[in-house]
Amino acid sequence: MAGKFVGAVLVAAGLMAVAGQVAAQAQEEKVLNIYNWSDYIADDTVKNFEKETGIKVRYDVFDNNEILNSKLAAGKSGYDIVVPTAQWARLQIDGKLLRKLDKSKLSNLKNLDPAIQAKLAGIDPNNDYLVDWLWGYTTVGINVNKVKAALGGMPMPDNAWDLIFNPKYASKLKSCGVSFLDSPSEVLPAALLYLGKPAYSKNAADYAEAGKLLQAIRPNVTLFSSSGYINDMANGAVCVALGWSGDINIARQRAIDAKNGNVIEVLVPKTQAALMFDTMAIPADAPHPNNAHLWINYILRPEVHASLTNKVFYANPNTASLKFVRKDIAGNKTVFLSDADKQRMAAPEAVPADIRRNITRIYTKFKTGL
Ligand code: N2P
Repeated sequence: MAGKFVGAVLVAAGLMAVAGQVAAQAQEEKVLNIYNWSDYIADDTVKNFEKETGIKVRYDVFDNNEILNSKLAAGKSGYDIVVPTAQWARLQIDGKLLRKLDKSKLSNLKNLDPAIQAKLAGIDPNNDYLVDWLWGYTTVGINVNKVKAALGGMPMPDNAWDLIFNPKYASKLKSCGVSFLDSPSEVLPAALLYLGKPAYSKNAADYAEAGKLLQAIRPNVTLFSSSGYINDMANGAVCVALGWSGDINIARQRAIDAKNGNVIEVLVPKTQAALMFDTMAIPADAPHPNNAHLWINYILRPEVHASLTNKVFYANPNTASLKFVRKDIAGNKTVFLSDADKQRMAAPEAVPADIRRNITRIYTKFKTGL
């Protein structure tokens, strides 16, 4: 008797929970809160989504993973869509900060390149939480004429990283402006790769060596920036930057549009550089998860994904979009890397908390010059 009663209560509770979910979905207010990187979207992406769905988008920007991660870790960010780089998303999945995707709502997943999905599955098994937004790599950008002039008679190095990590070059380039990304988790992997170490080393001794390298070149760094450096490159205030591939191509395009004579170039290192996959994810406590799925599925449309690449010069993971990508961009090997370049570059890997603390400590010492 008692058993039957408990059973009935459980069934009733289950039904109520399902009904509650359906109601919540039906009642989800027509709002979507997005937190994405700056300079990372086309002009009409939000507008078209709003027009089509009647959902009002609030769109905020950040320019490094550390900022996004602390917002998520603090909880109740209010965001429905965030765009962490894959290795950071792994930590956020482990910390239960992200919500599993409901793939039944993402019919356009079929457009994605299986090779990129497989690469991401190394971080997010079965692609349960993350969908790639765009991808690129961390590298060196130059103002061709200013760099040549500052180097005097010295020939360009064969290894692009020498320009920023070898004092022989960097001390000369200081006069025309040397910019570094303002993010521990971007600077340390680049320094490690220059030293021939793994980008995501778990070995404290490797970091000590990278710290020494950074101390030695600190006097030559004139700017720390993860977003403003795009305009500084475009207008000639900075002649060499440790930056992201697409951003440097945006600077190139802005200089062309301004007809200011600055020739900006993205260098593809012949040694290793870090690949970077920025992924759409839904925070565990997102207030509008249903709208978030609508957004992800919208971005995955071939024309929409292509329009992002056409605006910001980052490669997208959407095979079906390629026919909508501008010919000159689709054929640009600094945007869509050749297979050989892609193979050589370092794939993302999450690093444990003690190493992350070490990275932050070394970076802070570097930046403050103490
Ligand atoms: C966009 C920078 C995104 C690349 N401006 C860094 N993950």
